[in-house]
Amino acid sequence: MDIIYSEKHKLRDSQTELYGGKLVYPHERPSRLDYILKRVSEVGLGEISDPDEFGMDPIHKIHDLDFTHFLQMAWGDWQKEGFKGEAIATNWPARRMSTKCPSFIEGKLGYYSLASETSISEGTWEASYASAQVALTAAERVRNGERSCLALCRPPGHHATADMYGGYCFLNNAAISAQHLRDTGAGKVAVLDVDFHHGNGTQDIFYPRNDILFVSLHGDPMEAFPYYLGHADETGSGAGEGYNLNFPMPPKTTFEVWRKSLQKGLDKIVEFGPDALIVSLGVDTFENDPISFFKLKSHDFFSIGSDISEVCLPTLFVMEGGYDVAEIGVNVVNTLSGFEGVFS
Ligand code: SS9
Ligand code: ZN
Repeated sequence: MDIIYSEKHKLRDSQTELYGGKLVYPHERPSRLDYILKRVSEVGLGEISDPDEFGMDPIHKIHDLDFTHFLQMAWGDWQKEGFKGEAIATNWPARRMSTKCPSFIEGKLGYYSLASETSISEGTWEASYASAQVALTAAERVRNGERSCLALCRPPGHHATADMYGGYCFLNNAAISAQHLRDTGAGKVAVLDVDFHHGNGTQDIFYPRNDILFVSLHGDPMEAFPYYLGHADETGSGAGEGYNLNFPMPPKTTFEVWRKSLQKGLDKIVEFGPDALIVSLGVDTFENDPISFFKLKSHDFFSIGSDISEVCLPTLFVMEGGYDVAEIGVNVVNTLSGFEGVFS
């Protein structure tokens, strides 16, 4: 399987995540991709290429202009104020408050975010932009007839909405590539999100639409991030009614149970009949993931890949989460090996 990767992900190396009331070194860190690349070369998964340049246009098919402008300016604006740490949102337009965007950077941070764990630091925009180009390049490969391609995106994207960042995500790489496929000939696209966390950004972006089906398997938002979206009764709005499908699952869910949801999700995708499948590939469902609560084992990821391959669609894998850094490479490569029918 071809792999698209940019060194520019290293420009995203925030030093602080607000976690358990402390500022810790972020779970979403550059070494995640080092471990994936290491495993990719150990098993000879495929050839690695740099992304092509698609510019801002495909990004703006998904994200608002004022939001991407904010992302580009935020670190500089924050530094100009003389703040010593990284840019962290500390206040939000909560219930019954005004949704007018403030002019001061601290107000903007809350306006354009959905969570505070994600700090903005030097290079965050450059890495996020490159991550989107990686996804677009991989989408092009699939469009041009490759059976599958892996977009080694970092930072991840599935929590980012049209106008909010958070959950380690800034630009929604899966959504950008889904829209790109639509704009270049695909009539229908399905997005299957197997990350432990609900893909609230992707759901929100495509919620009113019937040309892009969104299916997500995740920790029940009653007990897991992003908390305020991802329930089973969220099925789409207007013409999009019936084109959003959530499978929230409780703590300690095993692969046996998780796989039944996957099968139902895949059945729905087959029924939908898309021209391409995008998999938001998070491996934080792993039993030892430090911030998640499912119980999947490393060998289970082979079966995830082979189950997905059975729907026989051109498939774009877009990297999302996975925070047991030492095992992330094995879990990602097992998924892709299973997809290719290689089990070892
Ligand atoms: C855990 C809070 C987690 C963000 C998680 C984002 C995962 C992205 N107590 N906050 S895949
Ligand atoms: Zn996740």
